[in-house]
Amino acid sequence: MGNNEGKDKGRLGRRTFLGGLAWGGAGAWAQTAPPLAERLPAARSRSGGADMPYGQPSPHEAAVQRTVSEVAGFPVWRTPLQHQRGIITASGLHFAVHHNGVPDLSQEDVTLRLHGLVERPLRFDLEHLMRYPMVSRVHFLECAGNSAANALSPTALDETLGEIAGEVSCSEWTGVPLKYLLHETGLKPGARWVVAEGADAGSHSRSLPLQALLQDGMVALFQNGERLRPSQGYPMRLFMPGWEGNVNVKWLHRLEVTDSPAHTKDESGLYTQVLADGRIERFAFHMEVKSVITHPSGRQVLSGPHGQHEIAGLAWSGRGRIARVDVSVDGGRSWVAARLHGPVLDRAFTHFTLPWNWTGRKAVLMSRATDEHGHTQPLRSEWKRRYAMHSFNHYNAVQAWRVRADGRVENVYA
Ligand SMILES: Nc1nc2c(c(=O)[nH]1)N[C@H]1C(S)=C(S)[C@@H](COP(=O)(O)O)O[C@H]1N2
Ligand SMILES: [Mo]
Repeated sequence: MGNNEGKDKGRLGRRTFLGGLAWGGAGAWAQTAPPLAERLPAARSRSGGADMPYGQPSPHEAAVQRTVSEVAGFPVWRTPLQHQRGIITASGLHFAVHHNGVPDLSQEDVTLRLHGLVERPLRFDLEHLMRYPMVSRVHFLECAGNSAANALSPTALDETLGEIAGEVSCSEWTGVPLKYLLHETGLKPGARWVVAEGADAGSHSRSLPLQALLQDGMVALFQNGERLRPSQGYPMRLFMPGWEGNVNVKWLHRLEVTDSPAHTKDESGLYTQVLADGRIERFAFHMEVKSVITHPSGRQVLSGPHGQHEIAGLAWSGRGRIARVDVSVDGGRSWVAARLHGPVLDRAFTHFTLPWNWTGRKAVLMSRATDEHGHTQPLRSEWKRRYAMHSFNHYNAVQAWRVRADGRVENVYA
């Protein structure tokens, strides 16, 4: 991308904010791209590049890995969002939270039982489910506890974006709308809630309001065009777009229609919100509007000494589409609208960018997303005021990165 001159003239209006240089101006790029030699070296090819029946990432990208840590006794695998460009998370990099391990299940091992306040209790096996009409939707999935360390730690931890906020990913999910199955069993009067249960050792289970499930619920069978990965719930999971990760029951094997919520261990313990005045928010299903700058982000080092960079990031909301993302490079004193790249999908990652001329001085980068319903991210101080000291679920405050004069990027509270 050596010489882009003239292509992005529309952004000249932002020149003051961005520090003087027009994006794509030859001067901006001269610092990064070395001049081309007169004679091009012969293309290097090495024989023996092994290919495999199921392709793998380049061995030269081996550093792109999920990171794992133990949270409250169970492992949490986080997506390295700082390596993601575009809105789809590679399936092998999808974050994962298992409270009781990943059960080794074949598709014959699992059937979906639908019972309770229904006219005809039914058992669906995979062979039958595969014959139903399916829909495909691109949606993010985020753990309620994502970014918990930023909510709880008194000082900002010097970690990568993935380590800080990698309990969110975005995939294309394909499966059978739950309404087809519920209409087939028929619903009895008084049916209001559904308790969804997984086939893992701890029988993970959550109660969900029936109306919402009829509208949006899906029995997901495919992820990014292939069958679900074991860690995403193979052979099937419940998927509720925009709702906290925990209700998206993996290894789904039972749906019980009831008149009231069951208050299972999985919805009354870790997954409640404690407000500042001590009251508890039950059933905070929706994930809130949120965004992160992926480039530059925690522990990256800007190639310098200064010059043109592209600030890039991801924004999402559990309530709808992203309407705008504002970016600040001066710690929140001034903001400018970033460019949203299509497709801007409902309850999905949206990719945003903004050209930035780094002067080589200290800077604090922040992004603040607003969704189509007008919900905007709070600052950390605002979020902390709303919730109790020890509250950490649904943390969606603005993420700030300090760029030091030497180009090192670190997590800060601003
Ligand atoms: N059966 C079962 N479903 C589960 C869980 C689990 O431990 N068991 N973890 C939940 C939690 S806390 C989250 S955040 C999401 C994570 O989905 P993923 O692992 O596909 O990213 O799955 C949810 N569904
Ligand atoms: Mo979670």
